[in-house]
Amino acid sequence: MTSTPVALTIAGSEATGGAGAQVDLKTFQQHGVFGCVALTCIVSFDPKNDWNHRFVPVDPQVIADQLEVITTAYPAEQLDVVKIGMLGTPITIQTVAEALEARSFGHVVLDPVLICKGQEPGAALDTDEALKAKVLPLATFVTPNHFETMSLSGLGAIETVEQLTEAARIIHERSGAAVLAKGGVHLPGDEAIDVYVDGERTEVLRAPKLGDGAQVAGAGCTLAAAVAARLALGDSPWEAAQAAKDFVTRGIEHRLSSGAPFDVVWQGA
Ligand code: PXL
Repeated sequence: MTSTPVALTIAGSEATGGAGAQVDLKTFQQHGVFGCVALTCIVSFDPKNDWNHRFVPVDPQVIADQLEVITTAYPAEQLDVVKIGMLGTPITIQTVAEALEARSFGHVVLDPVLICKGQEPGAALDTDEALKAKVLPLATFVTPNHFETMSLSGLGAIETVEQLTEAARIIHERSGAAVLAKGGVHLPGDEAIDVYVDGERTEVLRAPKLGDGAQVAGAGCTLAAAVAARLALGDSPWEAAQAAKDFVTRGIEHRLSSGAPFDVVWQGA
């Protein structure tokens, strides 16, 4: 018998293993956290069409079935941390929101994946609005990237640490969640800057920009999954944010190249 912590990810599959549920499970495992998955969609990039997303949603009843069996197998005392990744459609968002309301989790880590290439713009807009209305209020920890930070805060441009901090504060005030807003490579200078805001502290996290301009996929999924894993291990949200930033920085340093036009994070580093 073991008292290994358990964490759940509600996420999509990205077949090549660079993003989504595959990244979440690898990250959980690397932290010594037992992972389970409720799969929301299947993404297959299309190498014949500029590596755009081919996106297939999982039937809402099948998502509900997965969440039913997971929460029955692991009661609240055992499974207290859920990470939410790509949901992809309004009906999926509705299904997941209902499950989160039916059974409370101590920590709900939301990676607010807003746009998915290959989806109809109209459908994506519905999805963004549903995510903001139904899932964001249930989150205890949110990890928006640069674009998502603009969208969730309503700020039109984020080009400085001060603007990133202001946006993170707005998102914190709207959601009540701890916010780790990621500047990534989008702020000028040679550092990848993230801002952490909760009710008590505002902190700036810095790491050197890595990758020589190469695109690295999966960093957002890895970061949010590492936050979830550290919370499952008993860290405070601020401790989890710092440890997750270190974990993803190491994973980017040891990134993997492939025939795809982007590198991916190596969680095993
Ligand atoms: O990185 C965002 C993301 C999350 N989840 C899945 C994805 C992607 C990006 O491709 O495919 C399943």
